[in-house]
Amino acid sequence: MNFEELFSEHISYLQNEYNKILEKNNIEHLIIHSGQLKYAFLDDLQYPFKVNPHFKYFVPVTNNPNCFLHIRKAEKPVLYYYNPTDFWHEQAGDPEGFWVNEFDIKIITNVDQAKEKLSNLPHSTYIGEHADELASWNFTKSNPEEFLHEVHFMRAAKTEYERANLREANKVAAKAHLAARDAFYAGGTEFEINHAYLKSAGILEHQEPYGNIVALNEKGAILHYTNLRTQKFSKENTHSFLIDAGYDLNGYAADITRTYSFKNDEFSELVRAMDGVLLKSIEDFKIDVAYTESHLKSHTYIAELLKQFKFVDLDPEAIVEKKISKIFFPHGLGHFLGLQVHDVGGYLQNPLGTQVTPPEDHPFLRCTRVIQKGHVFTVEPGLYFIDPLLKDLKNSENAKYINWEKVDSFRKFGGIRMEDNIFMTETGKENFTRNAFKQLKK
Ligand SMILES: [Mn+2]
Repeated sequence: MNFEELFSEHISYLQNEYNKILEKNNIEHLIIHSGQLKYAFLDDLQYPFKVNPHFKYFVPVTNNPNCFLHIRKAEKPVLYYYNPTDFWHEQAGDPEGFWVNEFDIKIITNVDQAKEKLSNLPHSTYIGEHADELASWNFTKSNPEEFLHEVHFMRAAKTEYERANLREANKVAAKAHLAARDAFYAGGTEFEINHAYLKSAGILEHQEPYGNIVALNEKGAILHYTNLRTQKFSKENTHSFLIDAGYDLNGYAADITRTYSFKNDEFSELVRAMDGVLLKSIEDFKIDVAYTESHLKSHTYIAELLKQFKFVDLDPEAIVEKKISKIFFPHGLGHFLGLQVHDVGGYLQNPLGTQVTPPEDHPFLRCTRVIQKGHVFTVEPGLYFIDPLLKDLKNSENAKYINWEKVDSFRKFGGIRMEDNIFMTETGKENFTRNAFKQLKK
């Protein structure tokens, strides 16, 4: 099937599901806003536009503010598409591409033209960020929770069209990852490595689904490090490279992390071992099993490495039980992935909005959901040498179990994270990321 056919199927599915949701919530007119441009305080400079994810669930246009999608039960959705006369700025242009046939498109050159059609409608619901600015449109409701829960719950299971986007986004990102890796081994700075990534992916920085993390040496220990140093390291002082970078295709995000050792040393063995932890963790995911279970299991794998590489002198069970593994692996195993990098619905247990928060000891876990077929999520175990956390450890009664000399000698490497994007099929899994890298090696 080509993209046009996949998209047509996607929209049919959404219309069917939304019909039920509209019915249930007594919504006659659903109005989804793409968004508005935001400006810096007392300035005419705009922030990069980030489209409403509810809008791009239907319309794969991510760069056009002031659009409105009007959805009614069993009717072809109407898209008010913004295309003003403006000689100052480049506009999104005429609507074109694989998606246009699914909508009744009406071009507007100013927002008032949409207001004329969409204000004062009975049983109307507005979904978007600007309910206050649009108060005079008199929507019955804005962003009602019961509607959001329904959609956020269903969004976890991806249609074939969505999977195709995520699969293709992984291919572009994997290729760019290899370009970044080559730039690292060629002695590039963080700034230069990032450029190699962007050049390969063919994107500008604001088109990334999230700020690239490009970390050399000890900066790998900063989980969300986005500073890009221009500092050049000698070969002697180049140790490691952690890159967490994705790609956005039609509003769907790839989210991939890899770590490399500059030399053939014990750190490179640890990187390989962490790749093994990632693969084992992926294996743990099963239909009808909560994400939380795989997260908890991954702590045992990390603990095994902490013992095997002689960082901690305890059995793996004791390392987990004494909460030492959390010092080295302080974040969650992963999260849902889709229209948002940390996609919604990770804690929802049903469309009514029942939430399960993560276990008390694991507050940063972003997904507690029972995994079902169609779900797409990341798996990203990590092992880091984080100064402030190690300081706490040193001041705790667990300090005596730690081989500090060994730990200290690894601080210069920062840390390791390996991250793949996984789709649960009926019978198993598709690893978008591994498959993408494998294809490139052929
Ligand atoms: Mn991630």
